[in-house]
Amino acid sequence: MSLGRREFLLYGSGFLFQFGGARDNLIVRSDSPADLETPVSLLDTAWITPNNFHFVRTHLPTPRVDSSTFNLAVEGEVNRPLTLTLSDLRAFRETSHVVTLECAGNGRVYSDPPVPGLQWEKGAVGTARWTGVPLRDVLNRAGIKPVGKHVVMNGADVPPGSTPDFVRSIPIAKAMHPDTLLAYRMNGEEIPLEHGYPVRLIVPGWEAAASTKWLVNIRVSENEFDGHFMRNAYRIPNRYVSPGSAVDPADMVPYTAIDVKSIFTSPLDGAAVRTGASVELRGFAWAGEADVTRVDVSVDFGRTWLTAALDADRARYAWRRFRYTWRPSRRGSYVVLSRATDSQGRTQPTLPSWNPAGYVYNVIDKVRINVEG
Ligand SMILES: Nc1nc2c(c(=O)[nH]1)N[C@H]1C(S)=C(S)[C@@H](COP(=O)(O)O)O[C@H]1N2
Ligand SMILES: [Mo]
Repeated sequence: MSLGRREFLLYGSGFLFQFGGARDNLIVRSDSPADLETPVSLLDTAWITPNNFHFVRTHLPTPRVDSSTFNLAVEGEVNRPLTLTLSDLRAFRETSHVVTLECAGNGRVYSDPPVPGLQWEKGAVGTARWTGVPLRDVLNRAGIKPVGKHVVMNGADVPPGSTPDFVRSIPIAKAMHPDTLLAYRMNGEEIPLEHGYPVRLIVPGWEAAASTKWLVNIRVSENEFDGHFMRNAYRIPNRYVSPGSAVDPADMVPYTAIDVKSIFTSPLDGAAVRTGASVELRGFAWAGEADVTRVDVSVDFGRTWLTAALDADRARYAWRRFRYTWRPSRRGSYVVLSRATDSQGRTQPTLPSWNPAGYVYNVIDKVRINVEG
């Protein structure tokens, strides 16, 4: 791998991570709205992804936000509707969680046959320390009526023309979970605008579309929200379907908690190494609401599997770094594989199960490494 001057600076000295905006570092999948993917080489930087390396997914134009006039409304099936300023919000009990966010469509580019949507490769995923207040404490202040079973979230982003607004709901049980957060800091800083400044929801362990950015309205409701982004989007078939087939909407269920998955972040696909040298095969594994219990790697096309070491850095909803030191003794072109297993007994599939929107892609990861003589 040859490094350009910029990459050299980025790898060479940590303080330069904050140099340059997200667009200087990330792969632009869509310019406007901003959809930016993190190259795996930058995910490799650290357990916690620096803010300007974190992927960005935006359906609508990024809103202009004035924090001095900011208000968060809590209404609907509650006893005491609230209108909270930023300082009202900060007066609740503060808490932090390290959370891996992954877009439902991460890996969509590997769908066969292809499906429409952003053609993410491996990097619509990232990990940050989110600080804020438990959504539950705010909902308890408002007092949920017994009929309230879902919580509808709306951000300050508004659609141009007739595009549907990005409005989604989460069931009351997940909303009242003590780890579901109204976040106002990302890795110790104010949340950058593209990540939801000044306040966003963080729904740990769920596909990241549940984590509404620029949150301004919380409405407790009897029913699941019925708009486009609940009724049509973020749904997966309730059975394995024939690749390329249309699926009856009655057979589609919401995609919520994310599945078990691992990706290599080093070496990069196509890397060349020398016979006898030691190569650290490393990457990350995550499992939504479950814990990663092991990662196995294979250096012989899946004939045998070897246990990778897991770094000590861990948090309930965060990915874990895995490492395996490989000393290839024979030259040749290899494909190394990684397979994570979690505390729910799930493991990564060998083959993809196609679905119409290209969600949940979590097949065993692979990287080609050429061992030269
Ligand atoms: N208001 C609002 N919230 C949103 C979105 C959006 O378009 N508007 N995109 C969602 C999707 S699909 C994802 S994957 C995550 C991405 O969060 P990030 O941009 O901070 O990585 O935000 C979610 N929250
Ligand atoms: Mo997403």
